[in-house]
This record gives sequence, structure tokens and C-alpha cells, in this order.
Amino acid sequence: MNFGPTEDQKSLLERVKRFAVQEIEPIAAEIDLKGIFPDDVISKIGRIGLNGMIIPKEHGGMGLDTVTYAMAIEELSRASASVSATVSVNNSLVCYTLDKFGSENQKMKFLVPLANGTYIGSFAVTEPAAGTDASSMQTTAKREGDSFVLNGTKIFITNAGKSKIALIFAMTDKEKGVKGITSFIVDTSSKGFVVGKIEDKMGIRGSQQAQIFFENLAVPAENMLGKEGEGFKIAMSAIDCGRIGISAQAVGIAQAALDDSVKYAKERFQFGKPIGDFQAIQWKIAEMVTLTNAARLMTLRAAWKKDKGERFTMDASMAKLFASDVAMRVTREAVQVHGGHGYMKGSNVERFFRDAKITEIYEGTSEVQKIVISREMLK
Ligand code: COS
Repeated sequence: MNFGPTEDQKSLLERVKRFAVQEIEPIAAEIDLKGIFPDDVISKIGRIGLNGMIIPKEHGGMGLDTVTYAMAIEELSRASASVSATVSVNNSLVCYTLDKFGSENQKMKFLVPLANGTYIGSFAVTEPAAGTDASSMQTTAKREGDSFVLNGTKIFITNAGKSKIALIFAMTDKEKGVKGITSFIVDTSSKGFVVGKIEDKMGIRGSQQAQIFFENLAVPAENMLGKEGEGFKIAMSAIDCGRIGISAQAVGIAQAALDDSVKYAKERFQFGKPIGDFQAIQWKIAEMVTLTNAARLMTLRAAWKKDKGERFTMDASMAKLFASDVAMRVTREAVQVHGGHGYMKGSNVERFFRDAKITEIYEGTSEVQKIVISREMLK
């Protein structure tokens, strides 16, 4: 077992860090405040390969393992969780899923441009009446000749309105419940694909989430991903990988909050000395660093199990459950360390605190992670 990064990992992470510091950090507060999707930065991220990190080189990606991917997502998240949300969805939910379940033709046509940064993708499971209970989805896909015709509504879809390719999950046979869900690769410029309201959110305000409507949207049958009725398993498998990305994001947010708190504790003087000289602050810093390191280890271990080809569902859920809780606890303490300054709009820790909350909700709430973990333990 080796806890240190390899030379290759070090060199990639240095490049990602440089990019994050030079290109993302300077705009992070503004994109949050104004709720702007940073098109230029996301395009640059695509051009340097970070949108297809875990995809083999022959399909347009960087061919990295998941451990390295998680480290890179952490690095991006330290600068902006809004940016890393877009990157994580594209890598884990979209590219990984196409790589795992797509045919060679589908990979050449859709995965290559998604992994090499030409396009970004989105992943649409959630509906007004189907969030945690994905099996209750109402979107239907009816076979008509060589096509499936989709009707329905999706909500909270990350990258909607920005993505060229969307993975859409729809009911091809309602009677069969979860076994009646099928997955489709959809060109979002098709007739009948309508992007609705763009959400105004508490955090990750520089990422874009929107509603999508399907109005007799015809999808060629050859764009079915996997087999008919396999959609739920495909979605769950995608989200397993996605949860590693969100854990890494949570670790990055916590690390950024910790870094700012350590700096502030040395600079801020009260009663004639830095506040870091007081045990009240020292204990907070000690707990923050311990929790953040533990969350990182769990995240990297889940990624390592995936890389070894082992079942990693429970590890990904444990990592996300723990890391998202750590992100909340550490950012709450970071605001406390900063006092009134940390409560003001425009302070980094105020943004980190709001960004952290989503990691307990998306790609499966903390309550869902407990269901997944306990089921594995008790089966
Ligand atoms: N990977 C692959 N297959 C999986 C899987 C996984 N992680 N989890 C479940 N499956 C398979 C099961 O093996 C089962 O197939 P078989 O009957 O052939 O064995 C099938 O999927 C149905 O599984 P299950 O009966 O466990 O489904 P449930 O409806 O009971 O699942 C939970 C319940 C809550 C665990 C599930 O619905 C879930 O994770 N929901 C959260 C969804 C989510 O994260 N939503 C966020 C928005 S999407 S980004």
C-alpha cells in the first residue's frame, strides 16, 4: 500500500492546481454571486482533457485511473465547486456510463467528443415525482418504427442548456417498474427537446441546473444505451461512480475552508495575539484537518477499489456520506473561525458553506447512502 502520489499523479495535479489557481480562483466569487455558468473556463477544461479523465485515450480521454481523477476533482473543487460539479457530471455520469455501456459506434459518435472537450454532457434521471425513488419516473419512451418517442419532464438537470448530449432515462414499460426503465443517448438540439427554467440556487451557483421537457422527442432506436429495461441498473452504476466524484468535491470544499481558516487564524489578532494562539481555535483546526484527511482517505479508497475492478458501491456511498458531512462540519467551523467576516457575502468561507450543502443531497441524499450501506451489510 502506498499513500503517496506517483510522479505522474504529482505532475498532473500540479498542472490542475496551476490551472485552478490561475483560471478558476479569480472568477470563483463572481460566478457564484451572479450565478453565471463560466463557458470559457469549461471550454478550457475540455481542451486540456479534464472532461474525459477516466476515459481511455482511444475514445478521446486521458486514460487516468479513478484515484487520479478523484485527486483532480478535489483540486478543482478547492477553487470552485461550481466548476467541479460540471466536470464531475461530465466525467462520471456521462462519459464513464457511455464507456461502460456504449457500443463501439456510440463511443465513436458520442463519447469521443464528450471526452475530448468538444461537447459537454448531462444525465437526466430526476423528475418532479421521482428523485430518490427513481423507479417512479413518469417520462415515457414509446417505440415507433425505428425510433422511440419520448414525453415527460426532468428537473434539476446539471448542465442542461449547456450540453449537446444528454443521457435520458425513460419508462419503456411502466408495468415492469425499475425493470421497465431504458436509457437513451439524446442530441439536445433535436426537435422536441426543450430546456425550461434555469434554477436559482443556494450554492454551486456557477453550475447550471434546469428543467427539461420532452415533447414527442424522437430518438433513433440505435441510440438506446445498453438493452431495453436495463436503464435503472445503468443509472445506479453511473451514480456509484458519480458518488466518488461528489466525495472528492466535498473533500476539496473542506480543504479550501480549512486552508482559509488556518491563514485567518494566523493573521487575525484579538487580545494582542493571533486567534490561532487560543485553544478554542486550535481545537477547531485540529478537528477540521483530521476530518478532512479521513474523508480524503475514504474517497481515495473507494476510487482504488473501482480501479481494481472490485465492487465499490458501498465504498462510494460510505465515502459520500462521510465526506459530505465533513464538508458541512468543516465549512461551518470555518465560518465560525472567521466570525463576522465569514458571514459576509463575498467571503470565501460563506461560499464554501453554501456549496457544501449540495454534497449531502445530489447523486443520492445522505439518507439514500445509509440505505445502500445498510443493505450491503445486512444482506
Ligand atoms: N449498480 C448496479 N445495479 C444496481 C445497483 C448498482 N449500484 N443498485 C441496484 N442495482 C440493481 C439491483 O441489482 C436490481 O437488479 P436485480 O433485480 O436484477 O438484482 C435492480 O437494480 C433494482 O435494485 P433495488 O431493488 O435495490 O432497487 P430499489 O428501487 O430498491 O433501490 C435505492 C433503492 C434507494 C437504493 C435506489 O433507488 C437509489 O439509489 N436511489 C437514489 C437515486 C439517486 O441517487 N438519485 C439522485 C438523482 S440521479 S443523479
